[in-house]
Amino acid sequence: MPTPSTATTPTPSTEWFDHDRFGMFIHFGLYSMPARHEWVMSIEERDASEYERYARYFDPDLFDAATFARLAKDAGMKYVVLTTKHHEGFCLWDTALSDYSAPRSCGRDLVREFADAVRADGLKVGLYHSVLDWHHPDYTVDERHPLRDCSDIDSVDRGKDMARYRDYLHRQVRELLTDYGPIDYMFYDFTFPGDFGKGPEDWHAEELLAMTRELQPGIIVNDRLGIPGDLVTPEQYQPDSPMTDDDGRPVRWEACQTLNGSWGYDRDNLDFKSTHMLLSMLVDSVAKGGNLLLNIGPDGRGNVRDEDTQRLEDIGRWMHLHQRSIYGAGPATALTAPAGTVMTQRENRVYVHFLAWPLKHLHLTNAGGRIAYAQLLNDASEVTFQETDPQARAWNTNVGGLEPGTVTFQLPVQKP
Ligand code: FUL
Repeated sequence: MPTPSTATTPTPSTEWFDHDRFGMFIHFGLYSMPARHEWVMSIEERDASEYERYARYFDPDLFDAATFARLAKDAGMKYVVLTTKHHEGFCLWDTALSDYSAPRSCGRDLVREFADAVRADGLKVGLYHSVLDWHHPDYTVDERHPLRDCSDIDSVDRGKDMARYRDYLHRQVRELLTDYGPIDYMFYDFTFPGDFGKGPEDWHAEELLAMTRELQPGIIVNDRLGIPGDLVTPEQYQPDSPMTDDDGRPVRWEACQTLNGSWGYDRDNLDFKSTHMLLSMLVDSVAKGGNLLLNIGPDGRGNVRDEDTQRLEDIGRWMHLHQRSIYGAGPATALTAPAGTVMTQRENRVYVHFLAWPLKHLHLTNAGGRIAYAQLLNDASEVTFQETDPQARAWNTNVGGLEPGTVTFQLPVQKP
């Protein structure tokens, strides 16, 4: 196995990531066929040889990478991350190391199609890769294996060899980062429901990270090798405040979120988040200095279900008018957000997002003398404002009692 040089540690170019704020996650694999969550193999304790039959029927005739790219772009997303191999072990690219792959099953290299289409649309290319592999014959299981409640663990584990699996993992990553570049973002993944005792030493995380940076200088790598990377990745929750490390220093972060609680296509789960909620999460992320990676799970044919498409299109309509509060923006340091609003800031402009409407007034405390001009973002229509007179407070009796230096804005009654 080729040994990466650990001396090579190029600085990642994180500028685009910090600016762009919004990306698309795509979970696609064999699990899209049973259509009941991407963990179906583990949840239902399916034996690898039995689960393999999905590969025989895999025919994603509607998988159209150009459609994904267009959907992402129209939604205002600037980067797209595809699952090259999820925990189930099925590879979407033309790997020389396994026959358990899309090219062997359906004659198509889906990672190639994806990377080409996304790049052609001017978007950044991200690859998700799981360091687990429930299909690989050498992936070691033990009593702490994530296949929950596996009854015959001892017999399953016999003859397995984690070192051989590790070699396979590293060589596959090398394929992806050599043959499909340039790759902008690597989203490694491992997850155990609890402490299963596996960790960075099992997959030689340091070595894998060094190889990643050597093969794709400037690539951004997440923290899910179990060692620090360029960002942290809160999953299916929004942090309370800008994220920091143990010493209180700000860290780059990206929340990854589903549309309906499942990453892979989940046919009978119609519990979708509203567009309003998704936009709130996007604005919330930017307001706390983070990114949002929003997932879609195409079905077994590769088609994006209507519920997903609808939400992306609605988000796109909002982004068309409001993207200035997202790209290049971050936490508002100049002013304090009043209740019911979320603020972002870009240079000396503050963007106030209202979570509900109608409102009649917006009061910004401690803003006296600091507002030069105000307008609605969607149509640039002027919003008039007036500073509370600390002596008289006479211009509008409704604002009696406001702190001196409060600026009151007159809002349109109709939701803009
Ligand atoms: C988790 C995985 O176990 C989920 O299936 C999903 O891929 C999510 C983004 O990461 O760790």
